[in-house]
Amino acid sequence: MNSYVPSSDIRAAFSRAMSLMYREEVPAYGALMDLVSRVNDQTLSSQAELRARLEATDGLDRISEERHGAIRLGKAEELSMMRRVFAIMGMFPVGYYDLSEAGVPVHSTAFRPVEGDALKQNPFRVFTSLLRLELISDEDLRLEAERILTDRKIFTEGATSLTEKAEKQGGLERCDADRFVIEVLETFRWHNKANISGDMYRRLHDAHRLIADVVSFQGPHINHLTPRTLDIDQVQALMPTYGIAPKAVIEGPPPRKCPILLRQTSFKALEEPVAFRDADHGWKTGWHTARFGEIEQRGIALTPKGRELYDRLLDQSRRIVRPAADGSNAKAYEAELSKVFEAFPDTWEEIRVQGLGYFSYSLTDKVNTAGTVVETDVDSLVADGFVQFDPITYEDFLPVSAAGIFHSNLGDSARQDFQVSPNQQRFEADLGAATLDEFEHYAQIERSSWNACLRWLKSVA
Ligand code: OOG
Ligand code: NI
Repeated sequence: MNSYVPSSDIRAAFSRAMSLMYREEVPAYGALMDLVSRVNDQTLSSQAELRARLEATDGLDRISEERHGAIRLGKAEELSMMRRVFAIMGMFPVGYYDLSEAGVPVHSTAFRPVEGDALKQNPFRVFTSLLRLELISDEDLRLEAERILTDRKIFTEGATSLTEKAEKQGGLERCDADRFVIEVLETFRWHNKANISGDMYRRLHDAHRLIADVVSFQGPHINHLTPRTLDIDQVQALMPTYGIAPKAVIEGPPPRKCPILLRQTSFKALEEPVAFRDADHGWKTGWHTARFGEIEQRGIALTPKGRELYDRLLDQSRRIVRPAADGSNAKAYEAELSKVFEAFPDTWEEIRVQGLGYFSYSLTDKVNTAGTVVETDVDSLVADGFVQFDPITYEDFLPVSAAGIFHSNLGDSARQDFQVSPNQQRFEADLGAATLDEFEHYAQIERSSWNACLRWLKSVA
């Protein structure tokens, strides 16, 4: 009998190792973690209802363990290898995000656990972008960047051979799994030496700051980690007292009684010293800005209809006030956003009845005492108190918010117009697999919760 380590355990160990490494590399992230856990504790002790709901659905334990990170890759073979590495940790590509529409020359997916149990054990996600050099108009520079990337290897030999071993055997034994975590972590490490000259860096940087971030280094350093907070407005407000400078506005929907999708904010990326190669094979000190810390608060997953309403309202408010990176119009933006979002229903019942969000259905105790239940349609079972519904948490990302996070760190000047050109087919060819459609996935969770209720009711009828 084999004794392979469950993929969720490898993922949890990896997430912990990454958090420790990042805390050491970016001390402000440690301060942010402390602030988040303090605010989470306070929120849970003052909001009994929220506490009860989290206990019943997400599991309270996962809150403080929860985080996502992000990396930016340079070429197709890096992306496909990353997919194989993440698969061993039980993380699979969900969603396709085109960021060219938001002026950033990448497209992305999120590797994450998919099944409910795996999410409960450890929901670690990595937002993974692939640079799109084809969107760079300067052809010389594009060829130059391609050439630089051709030679780079971002995985250690140990990571590669353990990945092959895991694929062949169908898992890793304990000591291999421990080694795997250590080896894979190397890919995410910061490099304070660039693999190019300061001149080349400047040319790449002038084309787009993100291109410089991807092409200049030996590996795709983790650029942020993001714990989950239960009260993002409070954390945002307290950041300065913890010595952290928050970005100007919180991305995503405004504060609401019934949280939807995802709200995010971050602290500004750090300016860090980096050594560039110079002409006489020596090193010359320069600077690079890439790494930051972020927080997120998650709400209900929306149906295509709900998402369409969300996108429309967000777009509408941004046409009136577009948030500036320097924070000069933050108050006006927040006020406008709240006003426009009054059009989005703010009770769970209304969100459910209008088909805007996904819910998990379950039977109440009443079914045990009420004798035979004859209804079979959702609305009357809910109305009569036989069935209850809990919002399904959104586990994915939002391209406009992602772009907002990119821009707050790159500066408004980094906003460029690229030809809007989603290319999911090309992305999936480079990835070597299809991405899971997140809407279908949430619909399926909802459906199976509902079917389980019906099965039980039929079995006692
Ligand atoms: C990715 C930004 C996307 C999020 O939370 O939306 C992201 C990046 O900056 O590389 O992490
Ligand atoms: Ni993020």
